[in-house]
Amino acid sequence: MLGIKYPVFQGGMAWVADASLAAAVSNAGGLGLISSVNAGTEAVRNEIRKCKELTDKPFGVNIMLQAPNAAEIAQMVIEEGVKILTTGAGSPSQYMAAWKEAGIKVIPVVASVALALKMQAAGADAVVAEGAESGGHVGELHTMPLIPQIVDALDIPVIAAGGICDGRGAAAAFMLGADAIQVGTRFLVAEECTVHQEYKDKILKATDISTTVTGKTLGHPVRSLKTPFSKSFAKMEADPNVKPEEILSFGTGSLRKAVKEGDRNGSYMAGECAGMVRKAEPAKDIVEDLILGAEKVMKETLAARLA
Ligand code: TUI
Repeated sequence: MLGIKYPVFQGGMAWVADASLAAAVSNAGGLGLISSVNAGTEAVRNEIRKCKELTDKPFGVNIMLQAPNAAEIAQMVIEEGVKILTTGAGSPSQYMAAWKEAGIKVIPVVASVALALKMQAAGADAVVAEGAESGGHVGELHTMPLIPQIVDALDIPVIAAGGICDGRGAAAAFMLGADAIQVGTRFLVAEECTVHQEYKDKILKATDISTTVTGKTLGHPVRSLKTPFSKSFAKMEADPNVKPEEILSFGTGSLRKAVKEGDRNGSYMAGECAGMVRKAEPAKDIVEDLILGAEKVMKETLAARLA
């Protein structure tokens, strides 16, 4: 459907997923994605144009629907001839007709069966089903029960996301019925990923219990690394004297600060598998390890368990 060699999507991480990372993943045979969350609509347009120069392989754009410029981005991607879109943090129903008209493959990220069904009815070509192990904005269900329930409910392809970081996770996702996988956290340390070195170091140092979810009281739960920032955020949420608007303004700009400046007061969004990310390497090695690792573990497990 997408013209890619391997069923591996790179997560469209806000502020992180630029032309450099997306082109490297696409050149490796996966699907690179550029995030719409950047320094404005024209900055994203530039990344799309750069990506076209860096790769002749298919790539896409992820549209963060809660961003104030979402409608502008929705139009801009049509102008730039983008062929594949994923969307996150909301329902893209209002844009679907225009995108389909432009011949775009539309792949909403969903976190529940209800939204997945709604997206299929609205004409989605596939969905990314994202479990709460993911970094960034998360839903409630986790990957293990989410994927099979969405696979059973839908007729269109399902891409599994959330907690997938190596060949074992990829194999597990395929066993749950997923047609492809999406990986974010592991690509944070890819050589072609342009995040601040401090962000990469924090991922490389993370353990199994390094992430936490804040923002539930605001209706916008976000998974990130435990840092002084996440602790202050949680404290504000627990304090009945702090207004939601104050917490929101405390969080504003915090992801950009982490990604661009490695600021200690930044928000280091990351998935639960950060503790499994142990080395920086080219995006190509990550894509190949996911696929070859899945193949190896599936073969070996079958042989061992059925012996
Ligand atoms: O969108 C994401 N992950 C994100 S977006 C993001 S940007 C950000 N920047 C600053 C602060 C906070 C966030 C960081 N990470 N993933 C896709 C995703 N979408 N996961 C879950 C959902 C989702 C959840 C509820 C989609 C739809 C939904 O409800 C839709 C509705 O309105 O019915």
